[in-house]
Amino acid sequence: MTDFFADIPQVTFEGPDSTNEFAYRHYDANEMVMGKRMEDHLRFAVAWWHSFAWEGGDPFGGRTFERVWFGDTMDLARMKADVAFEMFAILGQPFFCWHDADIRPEGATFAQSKRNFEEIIDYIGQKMADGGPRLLWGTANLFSHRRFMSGAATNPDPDVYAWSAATVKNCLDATHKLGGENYVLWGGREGYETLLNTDLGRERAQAGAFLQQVVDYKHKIGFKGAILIEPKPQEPTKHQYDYDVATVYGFLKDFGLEGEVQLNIEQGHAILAGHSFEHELAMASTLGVFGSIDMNRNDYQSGWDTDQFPNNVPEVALAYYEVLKAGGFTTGGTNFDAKLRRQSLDPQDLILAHVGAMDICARGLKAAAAMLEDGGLEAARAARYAGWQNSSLMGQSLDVIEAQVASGGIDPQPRSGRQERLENYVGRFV
Ligand code: XUL
Ligand code: CO
Repeated sequence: MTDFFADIPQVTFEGPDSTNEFAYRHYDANEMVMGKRMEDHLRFAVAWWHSFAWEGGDPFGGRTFERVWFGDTMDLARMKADVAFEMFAILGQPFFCWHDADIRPEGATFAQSKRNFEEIIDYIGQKMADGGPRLLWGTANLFSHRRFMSGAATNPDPDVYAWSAATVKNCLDATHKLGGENYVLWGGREGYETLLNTDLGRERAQAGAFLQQVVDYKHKIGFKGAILIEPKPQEPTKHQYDYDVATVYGFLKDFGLEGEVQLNIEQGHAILAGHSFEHELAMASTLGVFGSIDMNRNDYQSGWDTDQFPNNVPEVALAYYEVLKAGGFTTGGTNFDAKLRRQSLDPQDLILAHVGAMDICARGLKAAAAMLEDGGLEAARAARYAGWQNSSLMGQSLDVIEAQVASGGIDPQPRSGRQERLENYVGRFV
């Protein structure tokens, strides 16, 4: 037992009237929503990276957090895991996620890093066996170390490709060992800075071959979870090959992997790509590649990836509306890939950021379910497209269509899109 969260009570559901900061007002794990427990709908995960490994730096200053577990020894890595599981016990969320670099110190060699990683995976495995939360996904950090500065799978140097492939192999093994439900690939540096030094076609082909190797290895070891790609348009690289959902889908089709790989869609990344979160979710569900979400948002003014905890019910409600319409999560869940503001130093800040986020998501989910059950949006949509019922237009030749229009049989009559009325409708639920 560490004393990091000393005096912080376990957070339980107390209902909307509670004024206790350390209580859920809306997240009641056992409440039934559309025939399913709320916990099973939302499948919350805490991100090891931002909650326990991130130090509070920004481009103008370094570490602001002082955490006793910061450092490069195995003892400190174990302490970090202890603190993490203490937070999980306080929050009661069902899942967590990690990058390899979040949980183990980097060794002087690949073999040493591997030993550190395997030791800490076993340590985490023991803690999970004590009844702690489960692993939503594991992933490899193929972007922080300087060896990845020109990319991982898309690096001009085949030695970096090899290092990356070997790292993903070990991370997939570890995810499988811990019973993880998904494996994520966020290609932070799978992109480029300038075409002046870049063979774009070669890099894209490398990324395709790499992904095929990941999928093949997943099947080889019998990992039943989903492989998820997390799109992001830029940051850290200027041009990313995994720009947004539609781009990744095109990439998957190109390499014949659309049946093997799904997407982990992050709210902040959608905003960076110039989309709304619900657009990205609807696109993924339409294309049959919806997998999981990272529910952290960006600042709308600053235009960079600020990874803030969600705090906007209407936005979150529209996102869960798409999740519910897609049939809900199967292996996926709601990961908070979110970090505190760098001035939020206290252990209480870390707990309360998650409590608030979980409550916002619970409200969003309930609003989304109520809208779906009411059926108002679906009825309006069906009415808007009703003219297409029994229409054979899409299968006809242009000259046949032209003959119908020219004969005067077709005369378009514009109709209201009713946007404001529908916005008012949503406002009733949120
Ligand atoms: C980076 C990001 C990552 C991925 C996992 O913007 O979102 O944390 O979620 O590598
Ligand atoms: Co993310």
